[in-house]
Amino acid sequence: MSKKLSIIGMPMDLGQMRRGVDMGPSAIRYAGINERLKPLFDNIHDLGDIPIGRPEVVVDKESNLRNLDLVAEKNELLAKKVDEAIQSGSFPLVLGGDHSIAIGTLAGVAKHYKNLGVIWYDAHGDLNTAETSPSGNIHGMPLAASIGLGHPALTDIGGYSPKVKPENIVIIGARSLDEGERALIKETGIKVYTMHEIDRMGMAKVMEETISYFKDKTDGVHLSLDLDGLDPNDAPGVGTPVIGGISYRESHLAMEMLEEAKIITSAEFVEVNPILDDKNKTASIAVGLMGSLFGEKLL
Ligand code: 6HN
Ligand code: MN
Ligand code: MN
Ligand code: MN
Repeated sequence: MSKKLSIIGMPMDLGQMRRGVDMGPSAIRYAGINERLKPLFDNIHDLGDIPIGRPEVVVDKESNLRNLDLVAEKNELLAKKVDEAIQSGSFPLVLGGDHSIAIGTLAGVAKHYKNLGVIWYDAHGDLNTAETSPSGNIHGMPLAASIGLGHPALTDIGGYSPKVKPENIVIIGARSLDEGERALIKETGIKVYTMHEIDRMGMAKVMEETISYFKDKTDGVHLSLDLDGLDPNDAPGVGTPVIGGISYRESHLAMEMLEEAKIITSAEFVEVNPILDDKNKTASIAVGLMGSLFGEKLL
């Protein structure tokens, strides 16, 4: 079977309040994604960007779900594109955009799998709902929405819910969890490797465990990689940086181990904000990590 990649840009910044993350897909393309991935695929199809057309001022009907209607509407478009890419036999790679886009990505992906696994590589849990969110920002809610919790406009994207079972989720890199998120993790049994476990066990062991956790019970695994999972010294171009994160090297190792295990069936790289970045460093790191994820070798 030929190896095909579909790149989908999602220049969404409506899930949070810092401008600039809408330029993430451009920054990642500028960092050379096509040239870098070309040797690793038989065919790369860049499908361009989902039109977002962000209005300057959005009037909110519900204060704790900022831009709800637009976030939902744009995620429907993304879900459809992702679904079509998979139907055409392509690996879907989505470029963010803030993390609210995972709602659309997962809506497009999950209908193709009975038991989708999800790796959530992030400083945050993104498990809030309007009731628990300290900010009202939907980029802090996509994982909750994907297990069926939250506003129906978010949980029902793609016309079905839930997308993922809590026991099929592994969060890696967590170091900033809100109170409601911690309670939900305990209640649902979502597996979490916080920075504590990464420090203690090392990334190699964390990935070995994650891979064997998924091996028998999932028929596909989606990688949702928030660049703020990395340490802000390595990846400064993100809207919600948290000190004490995963290193650049550990992240490469994680991608290389996922590639060796051949378990990843879709991916997204989110929260790249070139306005907050240092000479497009974060977008370049994203592209380098994609290289490792798709089989680039050092030797
Ligand atoms: N992200 N937990 C905070 C909130 O506002 O809900 C931060 C969320 C960050 C979301 O980085 O994708
Ligand atoms: Mn996130
Ligand atoms: Mn995050
Ligand atoms: Mn590498």
